[in-house]
Amino acid sequence: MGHIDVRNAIGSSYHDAVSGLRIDDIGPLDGTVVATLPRSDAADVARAVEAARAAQPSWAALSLFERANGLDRLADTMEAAADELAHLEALDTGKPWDVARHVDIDRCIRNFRFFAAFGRDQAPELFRMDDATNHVIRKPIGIVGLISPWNLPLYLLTWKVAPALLMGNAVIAKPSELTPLTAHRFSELVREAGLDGGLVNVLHGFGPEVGQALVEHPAVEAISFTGGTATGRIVAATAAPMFKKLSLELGGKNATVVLDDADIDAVLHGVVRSGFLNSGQICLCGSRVLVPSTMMAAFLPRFVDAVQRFPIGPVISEAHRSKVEGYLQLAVEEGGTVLTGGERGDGTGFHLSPAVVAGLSPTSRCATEEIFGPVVTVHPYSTEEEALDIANGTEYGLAGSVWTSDAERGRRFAERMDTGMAWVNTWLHRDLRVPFGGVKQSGVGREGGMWSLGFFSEAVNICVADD
Ligand code: TXE
Repeated sequence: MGHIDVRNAIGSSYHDAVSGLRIDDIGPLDGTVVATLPRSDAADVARAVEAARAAQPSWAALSLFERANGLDRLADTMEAAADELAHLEALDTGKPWDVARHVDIDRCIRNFRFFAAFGRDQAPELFRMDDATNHVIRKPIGIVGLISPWNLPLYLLTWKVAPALLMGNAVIAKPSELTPLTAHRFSELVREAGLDGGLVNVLHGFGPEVGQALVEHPAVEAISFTGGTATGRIVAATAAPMFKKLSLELGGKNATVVLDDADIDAVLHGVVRSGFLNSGQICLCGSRVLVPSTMMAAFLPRFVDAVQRFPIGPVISEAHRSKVEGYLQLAVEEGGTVLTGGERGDGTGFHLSPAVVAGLSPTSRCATEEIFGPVVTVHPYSTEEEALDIANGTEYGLAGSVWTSDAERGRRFAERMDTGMAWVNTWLHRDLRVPFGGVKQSGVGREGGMWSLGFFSEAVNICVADD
């Protein structure tokens, strides 16, 4: 099959990079070139800013209701193209088609439907005083930069685009250079839905080049970034001195805590799925499983067996597979035992079978650094206090899950975890109204529901004295 030639979506047209340079997009399933994409830089950012500047004012002049209708039209267009989007996402990421279709693409459509409805439900924000009324309004920021990673490419990009558009902004998106395909097709769907192309500009290329230039451009007044902590640090260092609004969704090293009253058979699938969905390449994945010492003998063999039977695809790239394999070697050096997995298999592509590591200290590098692949470390604990210390014992604080027969006990434990979010007896169960984000080195800020509307707007108060 011929490969796809991705081009930058700028205003109503598509362009190669000003540099004329291109990058190969390698498919994880078999290591072949599935597409080529522009290697953009600051010159392309300048073009996108002009297109965004031209489109934003008339979009901002529409009412919230009219913009919400635009989001619904886009959702309709995406729904009609859902299978095609799933095919492209599976091709670019290697994930099974049904995961791409029902985890990724369903959520992309839901992102637009949710924010359209949520926008319509917004009541006027009035604060009465005895002699005056405060009118809080939410003005658009103008042009916002959206930078997204390769693990849930369109799912995470649309999570940002929907509220940014609802609040009257124009966006310049920079998807990961490893997964350009669905962002490219999405840019076409935006135009097919009748929205002005200048509202959703999509630039492709390397992060340190076009991504950095996007963060640096003075007309881009807010940046919503999702990616690794190390990159988030660079983005923050660039944006902070320019006083740009910044939302950082970064890495995680999330704990999955099995309490001593859990029914192993009842929780097993949830614990395995949270560790290995998307080949463990979701920042919310539970990569550390904490089990009472008294239950370990009963738990571990059933856990390993269930992991061996959990279907996963390849990891995103040869380089990432080598990184994950490096951590498995380090695990052994740190005194751990690889109970299963870490096998490449005999096929082509960047496959790596799901791995379980036991016997590691909870403070070892493998148990505290983000691996972001199909690797879970298992740790025994004696008391709830010890479990909490282990769970909170990394520099990350994104998410976690607690598995128990007593939901109220689970909720109390979850409250004490130093994370931005936690699940009890479930995982990745998402109400889009709630805040999403991390603490410590997992990020700054929250998105979701009102938090997204707040981030993608400037709240302004008008105090009017009574006549
Ligand atoms: O991240 P990278 P990746 C995290 C996950 C993992 C990482 C994987 O934990 O650590 O993301 O994604 C662009 N200036 N999350 O490897 O390298 C780059 O081109 C501007 C957490 O892609 O950080 C890509 O588009 N941009 C998350 C994007 O940044 C730059 C959920 C991310 O790249 C840049 C998903 C620069 N200097 C993954 N350098 C969560 N918390 O929700 C790179 N980029």
